[in-house]
Amino acid sequence: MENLSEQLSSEELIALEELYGAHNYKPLDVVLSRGEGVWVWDVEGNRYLDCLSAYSAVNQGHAHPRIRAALIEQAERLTLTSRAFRNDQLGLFYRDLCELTGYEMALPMNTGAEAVETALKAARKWGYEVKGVPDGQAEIIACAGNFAGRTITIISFSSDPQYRAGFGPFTPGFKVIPYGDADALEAAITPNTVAFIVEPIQGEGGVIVPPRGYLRRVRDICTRHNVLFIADEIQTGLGRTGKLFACDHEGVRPDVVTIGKALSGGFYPVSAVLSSREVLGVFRPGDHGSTFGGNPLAAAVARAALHVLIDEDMIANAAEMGEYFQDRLAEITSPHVKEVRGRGLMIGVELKPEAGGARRFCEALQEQGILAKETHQHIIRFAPPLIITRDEIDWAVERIRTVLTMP
Ligand code: IF1
Repeated sequence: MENLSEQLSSEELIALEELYGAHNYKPLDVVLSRGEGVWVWDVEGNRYLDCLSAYSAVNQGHAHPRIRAALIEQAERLTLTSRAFRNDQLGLFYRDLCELTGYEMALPMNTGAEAVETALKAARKWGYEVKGVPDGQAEIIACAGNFAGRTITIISFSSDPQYRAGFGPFTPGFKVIPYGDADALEAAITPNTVAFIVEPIQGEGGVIVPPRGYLRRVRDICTRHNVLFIADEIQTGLGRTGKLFACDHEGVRPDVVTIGKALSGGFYPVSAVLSSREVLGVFRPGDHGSTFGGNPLAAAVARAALHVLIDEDMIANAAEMGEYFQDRLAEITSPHVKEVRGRGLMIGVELKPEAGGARRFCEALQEQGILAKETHQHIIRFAPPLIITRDEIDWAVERIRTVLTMP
């Protein structure tokens, strides 16, 4: 067996990344080499509690044995056929996904951005063919503070200057309204509006939980105006907030849902769009696709990731441990903390502007053996795998207290 691994130090590996890699990220200088459950280890063997879960792609915990076994077993049989032919895993994946979520149909893709792009294309085509919007006039409404991916169309409705700078010209047909404001949604709708795309909780926007009842009003407004309610659950979905979907907290059922990240438990890029026959039925052979979309390896891994999520009751654990974690964080008396907020294990600790930014706190947390990521300068995100235990939270909170009470 060819030995591809080399025993380089963290420092040497960082130097390689800096030399050869585009600098489109500024990661913490921790070089990880192994993960198991909620723990990851760096090249030197130091252990960290992962409080990011790869932006909620590793909800099931690192290297989950059942998902790994499914990956290996399928990889030994068949990995990719393209959709020019059928494979023996895709139908099973569709069945399991639709039975679990209650949607009639799914369209499989790879990344979250591709699922969002697919949902936008479906909405436009549904608008022309079903709603009767004049061709080329479809309007889609999004919210300020959104994050739905990095493609040119998706950043066309981003409100973040950095995500847009230097990447124009942008895709037309989008309107941006304030998040959490249902009146603004109703006011923005025209006869040509085909969809409203919204995150039930804005992750990158800073773990922004909308006012209670907002999603209910969105559902009502979209129904009355025959506008597709698209929920982007790529980060909030699959148990992260203590429910299967974050929309479940308000008993709301979107017309279209995008999922990704934890759909594979972090083992493989798998995403999908869930909706009705009326909406996904607008796609005809040749309209849309992807080389890897719906491949047998992705399907087998995703099936295992979903079964594990349900069989091991991870969603209920996320609800219980999320409440516990938030309560323990809220008990910390810190001169720097403005607010602790979130749902389930999607938690944000907002710092006061005078605290000097969240990055230095994340670097101090790293020294304490906790990996967390700041968002929008002043917010520390805590999103550990959904399998975290009370003892592990206690272990973390003592160290978080040390950091949040530093000068
Ligand atoms: C980066 C942020 C999180 C997402 C939602 C779609 C996508 C994402 C709600 C696109 C992806 C990732 C992308 C990654 C960092 C991370 C992120 F900081 F960028 F915004 F999680 F908050 N919808 N989010 O959160 O999915 O195409 O990446 O599979 O681009 O830096 P993707």
